[in-house]
Amino acid sequence: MQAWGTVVVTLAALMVATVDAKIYERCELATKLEKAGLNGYKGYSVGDWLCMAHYESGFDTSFVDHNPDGSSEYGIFQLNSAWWCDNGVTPTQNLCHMDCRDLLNRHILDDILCAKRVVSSHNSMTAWDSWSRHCSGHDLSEWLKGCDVYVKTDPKINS
Ligand SMILES: [Ca+2]
Repeated sequence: MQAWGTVVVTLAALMVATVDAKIYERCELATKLEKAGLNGYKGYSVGDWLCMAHYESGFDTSFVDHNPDGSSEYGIFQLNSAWWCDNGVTPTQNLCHMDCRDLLNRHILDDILCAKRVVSSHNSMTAWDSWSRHCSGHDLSEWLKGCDVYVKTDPKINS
């Protein structure tokens, strides 16, 4: 009986630790990004964000990557623990004033606000290597295909 109790408690703990993460579906993420005001923010489209997030995390909010310099990157936008958040390990500027763990859950509004800071401080999306490599200068309309997202650059909208 006690062993069974331990199993139940362990399972419950595992669920609490994992249940809050999410792998976003492309169009669902597109809608969230648009609602958070990223379409056109600093001149970038939702397509830029989808492309970047795909190559950074595969839309998986629980994704963590570790860098050779000892810092780590968190969440759907892979924000770095030396600059943007505090993971309790890396010496950090913590410019977004947040715990890195908050970048791993399904609630991405705080992630988006932090990502806006990243873009503002660099005045571009070049902070993300994968954006420079895979997205910059590419036709990104494919990323929004089939999604119900208003595309600002579509000339038909104003005609
Ligand atoms: Ca979050």
